[in-house]
Amino acid sequence: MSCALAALSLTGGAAAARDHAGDHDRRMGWFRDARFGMFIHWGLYAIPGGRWDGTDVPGAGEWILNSAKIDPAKYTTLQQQFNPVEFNADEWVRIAKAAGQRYIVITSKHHDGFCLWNSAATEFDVAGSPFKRDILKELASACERGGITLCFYHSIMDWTHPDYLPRRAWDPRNPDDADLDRYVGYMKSQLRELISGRYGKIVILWFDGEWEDSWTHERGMDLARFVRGIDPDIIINNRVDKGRSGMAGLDGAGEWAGDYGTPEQEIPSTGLAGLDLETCMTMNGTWGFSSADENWKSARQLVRDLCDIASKGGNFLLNVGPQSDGRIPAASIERLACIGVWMETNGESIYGTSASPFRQLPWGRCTQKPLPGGATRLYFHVFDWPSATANGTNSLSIPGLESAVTSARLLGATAFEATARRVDGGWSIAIPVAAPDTIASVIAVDIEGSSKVTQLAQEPQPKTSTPTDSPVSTPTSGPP
Ligand code: FHN
Repeated sequence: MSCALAALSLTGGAAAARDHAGDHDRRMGWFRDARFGMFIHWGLYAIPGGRWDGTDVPGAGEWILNSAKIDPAKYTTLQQQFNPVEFNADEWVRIAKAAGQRYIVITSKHHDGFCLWNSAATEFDVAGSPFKRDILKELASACERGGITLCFYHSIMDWTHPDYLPRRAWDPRNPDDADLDRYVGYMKSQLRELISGRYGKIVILWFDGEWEDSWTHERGMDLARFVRGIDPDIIINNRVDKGRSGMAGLDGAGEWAGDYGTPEQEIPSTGLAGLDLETCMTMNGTWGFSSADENWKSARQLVRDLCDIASKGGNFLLNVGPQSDGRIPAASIERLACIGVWMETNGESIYGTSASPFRQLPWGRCTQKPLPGGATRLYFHVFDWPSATANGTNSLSIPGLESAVTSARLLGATAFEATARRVDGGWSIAIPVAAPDTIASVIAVDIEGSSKVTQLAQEPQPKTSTPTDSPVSTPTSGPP
């Protein structure tokens, strides 16, 4: 179990509770229903696309300024090349909806400081580029038309702003001229622009870049209070403060600002009662567009990650890195379309569900949701379909389930009557010889009352998101 999980298991999710100002459970109701969102990393870094001075910078993507040690004064000239003439917000929303994604989190400003909206606080924004159009405004309108919830990612760390500290080691500007309090005032003025209504209701503020020593717990708590003072119902992730334990994304013991934990490129080994979390992952190795990064995960792996994360009671925030012309890469669109086909049939086993009552299952995952009258529906995501017996019958063993099963059915195969019978140590479900879905077949099992399970002995392990069906890659565009 990772240290963050150990800390939580000692103190319990509630003891690591964050500054749950306002009605936490009420505002998180939407979050727990949505379960699947699109992360969009887009900005000037899409122009170099992971290459600088004619050389590929492995894993650079949105970190190119840092990875290639670029003078910020040179990097900011990219603004005059920013002209994504193929950008179509309605097309982005169509792609997300078709995938079954319920919300979009887009980088309003990443670590490079470039702003994707027309900001009164700086010239280093889209209005100062050849493109001129307010990208966030167009996306907000498209989300409104398409019924997708809009959220903003906002980086605390800012490599180009004259007042942010610390400066990059190669930055020639004199750090004595910088004033971090002045920078925080700038950041607050921009956050006010973003969440005061001009872009409609922003449901999540997804902070990032909180790990540098200049950003303190006091500043994090102050920023969370500032944001809640503008919108008491906005959801704030745990990266506004200093509680996050690295890529595990979960808070250590203590009182931290933020509504939920943010594992990155990994999936916790188990669900954590009382703790909301959202795992974010790339589809290849980088968040921002990188022309050389063809290390794409399969749709099969991404669907199974979605099931795995939901079985831990979490949301899946799956990333796309649009190109400099404004188009989402074809490889991303293909995968999202495949996920959407699976979600068409099986989405009810993800949306509005909560963590599995099983610590682990040998052949797949499980989610659950309450039914009227106190019953419960369990959804079993079967990755490894059992082999049929010699006489052509087949069954799925559900070890440890003590609750009484009242019915069982296969999602997407209504003709099949999946009968259940109690066996020693659990239940056995009669299933078809062949798996209805080669990625993950879902069996919905209704039980009396709440789920009662005798746990298997073995501890499951956290999963990292290195593609299992293609060469291993470890994303490097993360904190040092
Ligand atoms: O440094 C960023 C990185 O570029 C990317 O935005 C990820 C996404 O969660 N967050 C940081 C690394 O943890």
